[in-house]
Amino acid sequence: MYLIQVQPFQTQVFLYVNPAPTVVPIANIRNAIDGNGAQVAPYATGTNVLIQGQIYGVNRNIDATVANGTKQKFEFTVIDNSTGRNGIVIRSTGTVDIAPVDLLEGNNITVAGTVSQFNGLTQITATSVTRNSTGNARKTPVNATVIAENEESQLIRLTGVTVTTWPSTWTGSGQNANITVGANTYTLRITSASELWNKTVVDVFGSGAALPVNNVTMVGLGGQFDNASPFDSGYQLFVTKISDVTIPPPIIPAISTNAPSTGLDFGSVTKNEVSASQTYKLIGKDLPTTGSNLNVVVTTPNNFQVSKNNTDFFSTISFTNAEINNAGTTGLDVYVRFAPTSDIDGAKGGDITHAVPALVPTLNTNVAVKGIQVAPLSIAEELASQVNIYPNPANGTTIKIDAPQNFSVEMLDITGRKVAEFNSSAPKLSENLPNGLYFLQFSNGTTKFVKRLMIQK
Ligand SMILES: [Ca+2]
Repeated sequence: MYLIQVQPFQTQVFLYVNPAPTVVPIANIRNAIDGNGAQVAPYATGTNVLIQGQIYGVNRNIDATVANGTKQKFEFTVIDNSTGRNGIVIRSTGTVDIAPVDLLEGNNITVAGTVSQFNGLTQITATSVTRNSTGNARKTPVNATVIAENEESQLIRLTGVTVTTWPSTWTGSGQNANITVGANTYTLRITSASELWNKTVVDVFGSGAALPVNNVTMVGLGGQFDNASPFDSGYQLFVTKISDVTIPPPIIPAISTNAPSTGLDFGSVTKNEVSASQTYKLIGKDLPTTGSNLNVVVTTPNNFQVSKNNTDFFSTISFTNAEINNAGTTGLDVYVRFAPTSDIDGAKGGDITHAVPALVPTLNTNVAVKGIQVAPLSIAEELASQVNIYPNPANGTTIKIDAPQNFSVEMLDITGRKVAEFNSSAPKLSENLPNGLYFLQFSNGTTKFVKRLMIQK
């Protein structure tokens, strides 16, 4: 009877001093931070905890002087499935008997230890590490635009990163590069077990890469190294795989037009006559976001010859200095005039295309221009052949027109706008006319014809 009373008592004492340990969600520990960045209750520095999660990245604290497979120090990130700040750093208390092979990314482990922080980096100083499983898949990285407390010990993806510096020496357990994301500059921490260790800029970013390397996408683990309270700066990124550093292919801007698919149809145009101008718009696509519009500056020549099958079939296309919008229907007006100046062998119209190599980026959609050249009026052609303008190109305000009779003359620019009017016996050019091609439309009241005049001052 005496023994029966003692047995339950002994069992009760055993349970009291050795309570079954409970796994704590990592986010609970990481959220226990006060305004100065220090750990507070119920997970203040020194609290014993048990966590379970998956290893991300590499051991950041490998001591190169210690051979693999023997005792090592360790520092790595573990992330669990809790909501919020669900990653934390696990650190050894010193050199312990855990071989690096047991600390591989993808291992699920259980860690017992005490909560602490090191330069603002919340961590668990481990007293034991148990491996539960291996080969677990990595979570999808969280897209981030900054690295701050929420990103600490999280797997994040940063886009639009500029790498401004790169380590020149590779000694110790890690080296730093500088990266900028938006207006913020951070440290890219490359530790000795990272694939980036002892690699050149070209090794990591590709052939031809040079500092600064722009528009880089990086996947890595947020970290912190801030040696002063309130521990709100010094955020870092740890990248461990070269495949986690990518540069998206450049988007090549394009210019399209809203010209009708059937082309610009000028109808019937007599040889040596000039049609009314038609217009279409150039519309930008995938243009640089800076400024949103592509500024098109037209250099010489301001005219583009249009020909059919390389025959001498002259027309002009005019561009104006302007901005091409990134989207929408507003854009740069292009003026097209149709002015055949020679017979086309057997041609009675057809599709005429042009390209615009002077624009950058190149207009990638040819625009069909359709027109029909009709038989010339013999009287007009005969009169036109007797009229000579010189000098042509004109280099000032003075020209002379030799003609068998007096004509009234309307001077049109390439957009069809009348810029002057005079008699052929007393031509005079304004000083304000820019260089380029003009059309002089002659008329004696019954017959009209057109002669071309270049101004080249
Ligand atoms: Ca922190």
